[in-house]
Amino acid sequence: MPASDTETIATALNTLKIELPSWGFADTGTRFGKFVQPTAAKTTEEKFADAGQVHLFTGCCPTVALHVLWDVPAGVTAADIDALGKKYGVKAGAINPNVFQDQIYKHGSLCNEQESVRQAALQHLLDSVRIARELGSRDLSLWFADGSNFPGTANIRARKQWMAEGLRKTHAAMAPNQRMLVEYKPFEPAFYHTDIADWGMSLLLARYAGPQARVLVDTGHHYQAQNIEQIVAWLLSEDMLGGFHFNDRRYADDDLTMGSIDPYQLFRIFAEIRFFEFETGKTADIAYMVDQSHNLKNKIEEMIQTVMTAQEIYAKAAIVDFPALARAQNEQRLIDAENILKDAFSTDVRPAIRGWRRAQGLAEDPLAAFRASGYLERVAKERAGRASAGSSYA
Ligand code: RM4
Ligand code: MN
Ligand code: MN
Repeated sequence: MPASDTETIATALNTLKIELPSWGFADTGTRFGKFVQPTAAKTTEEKFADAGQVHLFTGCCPTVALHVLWDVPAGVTAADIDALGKKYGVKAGAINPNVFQDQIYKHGSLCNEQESVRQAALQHLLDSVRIARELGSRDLSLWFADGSNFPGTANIRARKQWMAEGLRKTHAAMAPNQRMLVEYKPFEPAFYHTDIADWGMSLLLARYAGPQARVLVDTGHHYQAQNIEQIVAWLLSEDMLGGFHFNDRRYADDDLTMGSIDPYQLFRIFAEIRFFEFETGKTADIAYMVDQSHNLKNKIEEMIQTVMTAQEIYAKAAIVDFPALARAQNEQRLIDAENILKDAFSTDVRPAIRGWRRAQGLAEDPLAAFRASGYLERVAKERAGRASAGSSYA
């Protein structure tokens, strides 16, 4: 590999920060049940401890996304969370309100036909804005399970209006340095219509909400065959891409490990971002967050595997020869343009990444180093025999 590529990779990795989901360290399940792991985190403190391990060995995961209901329930204060952050070396990241689990949200939250439920959802969102502000978290990350299951049962236009109003009121409560990220998902848990089903709906709602709102792209929230990198390119060109939830999937919102099924898709997404940065000279202000929860792999090991994959694919995207790509595109040399992407994708960037880790004082192989640390054996003893916590996927 030319020295310039090694340097490009080091510079790219210096800036790549990946946020970990607190819920990725807890036992989660499928619709059919939960297989618990003796080492899975059961408390917010344990989630911080485990996330701290991932950061310790990878050096690039300084923040943890929190789910308000699961991690900051009534009685837990910002000071409590801050103390955990200091103790384990990772800070609170994006704040995720939860307006999908309570019984009152059976027919939706901000889009519920009943005013009292819309009001309760709004109040939770406003509380979440306050919590985010107290924690010094920039991003309020919104995902709504709102939707309906049978044709004719919901007033789709009225619900759109209620969603827009709720987001506008939430946006109005944010401090100037905060952001609102609006996530979309085509189906599940609702199977007829979902109130925010795709990126166009998120984009419109973010624009209604106000200038600090952006779209959040969860890679698992698309129909099969959808061109996600095109969505990324469009949102970048509109300055409306706020963040990612990374995971991989084969069928639906499978929440499998990032890059496990289709690493080339992840590469194409990163390549669009790097191409945008190359052409505009701007740095895309994107929150990279992991949102996955495989319930069979060890959670901490899976997160380390994920981060290593993200770094590897990002490094490949960083060494795309963008000047040559731009020329090939303009001159309509299709094979050359395509091969420029493929060359970067097939380059073995792992030696350069190992070198970067050495320079950072990190172990060359974070997974092996974590395994050798004895952490899992220790927590297996400490955490054995305790009841499973409530956090779960719907
Ligand atoms: C949803 C979505 C949200 C996540 C919940 C738990 O499918 O991806 O981002 O917070 O699951
Ligand atoms: Mn998500
Ligand atoms: Mn999801």
